[in-house]
Amino acid sequence: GDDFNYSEELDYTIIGIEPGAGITATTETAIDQEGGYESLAGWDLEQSSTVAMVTELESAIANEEPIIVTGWNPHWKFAQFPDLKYLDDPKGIYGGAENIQTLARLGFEEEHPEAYEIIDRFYWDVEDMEEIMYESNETGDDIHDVAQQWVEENEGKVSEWTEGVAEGDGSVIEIVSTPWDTERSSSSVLSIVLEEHGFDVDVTPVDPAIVFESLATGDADATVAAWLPFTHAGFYESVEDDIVDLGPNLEGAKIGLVVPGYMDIDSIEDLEP
Ligand code: PBE
Repeated sequence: GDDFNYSEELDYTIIGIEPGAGITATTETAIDQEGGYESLAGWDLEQSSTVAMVTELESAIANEEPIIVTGWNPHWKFAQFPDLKYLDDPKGIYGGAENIQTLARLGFEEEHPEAYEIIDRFYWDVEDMEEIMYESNETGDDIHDVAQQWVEENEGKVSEWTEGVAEGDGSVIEIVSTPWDTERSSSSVLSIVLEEHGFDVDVTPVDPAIVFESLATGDADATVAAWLPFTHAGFYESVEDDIVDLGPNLEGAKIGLVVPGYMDIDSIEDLEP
């Protein structure tokens, strides 16, 4: 290859995250030669964990070596390494603007109208979520503790979700979530707000497939962890008729292939098979 061919140096490997993540399935689609990128023919996605991906990214950047990772926003790594960039995705496999969406089980609204109302109103900005994730990453404080602090400092926003809603009767609300910092932040904030409003809340982090399945079977009441319309589209479509869609709780998320700014490529199509 020429000077810009990183493919050999990268051993034709994209550094991925957990096997159950939506972005893992999306990246397999990008590599697949039926509908994916010709430039990724013969490439592999190394699946491990988010922690392992971040460790490899940090060490590549420390050594100014090339690396391609599966990445997403919001994430603190974009604050820590401001020159990270998304590779252009001309086929639109990673989608465009992504939302994080709230879903509930059928019947939840009728059984717990107050909790449903708060969960339905829950909506915040990318900056709110980032504030919690950055603070936790910098200080090492647990996300749940930082979320507690955020709730205390953002009374105005929180009261928009709870104003006029009758106090809960102590019933247990089962929130199903995923293990990533984005969803640990949102699920923590929501559970703290619900608990302050008289509910007893369980938050269960699972793989995205299980989030959708447990809502469809009625084992869980609600989630604020669905990435749509792209990242979790496959899971969503399989249960669409058996869940209630309450719309976005955050707008302006994104997923894709991410590289350090010193790499001289801009597009997935710049790679070589
Ligand atoms: N993520 C973060 C998840 C959802 C939240 C983008 C890594 C995924 O399923 O891909």
